[in-house]
Amino acid sequence: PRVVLATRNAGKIAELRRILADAAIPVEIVGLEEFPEIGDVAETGLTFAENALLKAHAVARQSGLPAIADDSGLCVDALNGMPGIFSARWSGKHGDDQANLDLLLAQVSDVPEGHRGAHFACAAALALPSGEERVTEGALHGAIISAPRGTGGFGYDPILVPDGETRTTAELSAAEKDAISHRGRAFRALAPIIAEVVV
Ligand code: ITT
Repeated sequence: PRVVLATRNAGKIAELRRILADAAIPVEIVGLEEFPEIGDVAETGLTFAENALLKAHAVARQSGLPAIADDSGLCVDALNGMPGIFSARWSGKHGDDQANLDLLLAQVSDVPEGHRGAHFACAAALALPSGEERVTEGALHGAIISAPRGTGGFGYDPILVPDGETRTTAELSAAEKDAISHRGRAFRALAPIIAEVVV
């Protein structure tokens, strides 16, 4: 059976293809490029889970196939959990990872060591054309550093050091990031559900 990966974020696509391949579920993952008629979905939810479900349902309805979506972001303690669900558009320019990271660094510049806790969060949603739905979630806790390091990953990876690590998530190998990441955790939990529900 075929399942549509309902995201246009290149960083996510690379990670999700790896994570789902490792999970070895018996489905074929197809990209949104096979459905050029499907437009962007307004992310009007108030939580990662709501937004992931909005995206998965829209693509399942329009493609007629089961769809999986990822809604994710960086939640910074000193900013009361922001940027959170607004992570992709924090600077006002949707998907401009550099502008978003630069603004966030400026906002935490006077937050002292020891008060820089933050976590990445991910909601993984599966929706069927029938309307059936499932969601799983994952998190990766750490601290924000003041000068970006590393070239791996995407988004805010160069400024988050996971608890128990000295490297940022942009300095980890792909396999190391997948093993502990919010996305790895959420989609490894969703994988057996995909295998069970999609037949
Ligand atoms: P789709 O809706 O098409 O999936 P998007 O980029 O709009 O793409 P989100 O609204 O879920 O997706 O935004 C996620 C943002 O959170 C992303 O742009 C990154 O800035 C950040 N983010 C999510 N996961 C991350 C990770 O693993 N490492 C670094 N930053 C991450």
